[in-house]
Amino acid sequence: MLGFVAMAAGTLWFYLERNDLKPEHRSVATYAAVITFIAAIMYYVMKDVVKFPGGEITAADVDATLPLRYIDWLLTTPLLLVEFALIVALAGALKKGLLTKLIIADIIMIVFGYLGEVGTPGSATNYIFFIISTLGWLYIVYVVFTLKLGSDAPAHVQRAVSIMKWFVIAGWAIYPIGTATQELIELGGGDAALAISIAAIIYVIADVLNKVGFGIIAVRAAKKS
Ligand code: RET
Repeated sequence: MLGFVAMAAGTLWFYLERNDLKPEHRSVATYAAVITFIAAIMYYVMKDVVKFPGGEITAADVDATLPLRYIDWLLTTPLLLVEFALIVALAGALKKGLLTKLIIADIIMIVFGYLGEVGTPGSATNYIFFIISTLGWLYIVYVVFTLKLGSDAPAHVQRAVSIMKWFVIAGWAIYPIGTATQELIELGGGDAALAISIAAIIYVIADVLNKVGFGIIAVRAAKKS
């Protein structure tokens, strides 16, 4: 429910801000709004899957939100990369092919992450899937980290790009940390309901930061431009 309200509010805000941007910058707010709109829908469905508001939330119910979360990520993470590329382009530093490489690595990261999650916990194939997923993610981190901006880019755009780089480097790292925390608690024989709930809470916080927070930085840079 918290995820739904935050994403719905974000969508409304990005939609309203769109009018304040120059026509050539409006797609920044459009992407931001579409991303939070997708997440709002998925969270709205998730709250029904865990039967909120209601009594006790079970591990099986939280587990059933997994495909919804991955549908969200499969659609929104490439769109977040496009939003990032739009601001990099404002700084005049978008090289040809950069976005395509990032999106391919991103889809590998999400698809193999999902395969790792739905397989047998602790099995060899699962580790291979998680390793492939992690390689995709490390590639994104490497490309974003080493991205250079020309010094003639406006100061507010340079600042926005460097903040957005850190969202992708540190903000996105929260997800594998969440998944690893859950796997480790489960492999250690800990309570499955607790493990999965901790991961779910970590994901909500990360999602609001990486979709709404990231969008605010992008839209503000577009507004100043
Ligand atoms: C998984 C599986 C384990 C290995 C790695 C993962 C990375 C997930 C990431 C997700 C990012 C999601 C975002 C959502 C929208 O706001 C799939 C958990 C590396 C980086 C940014």
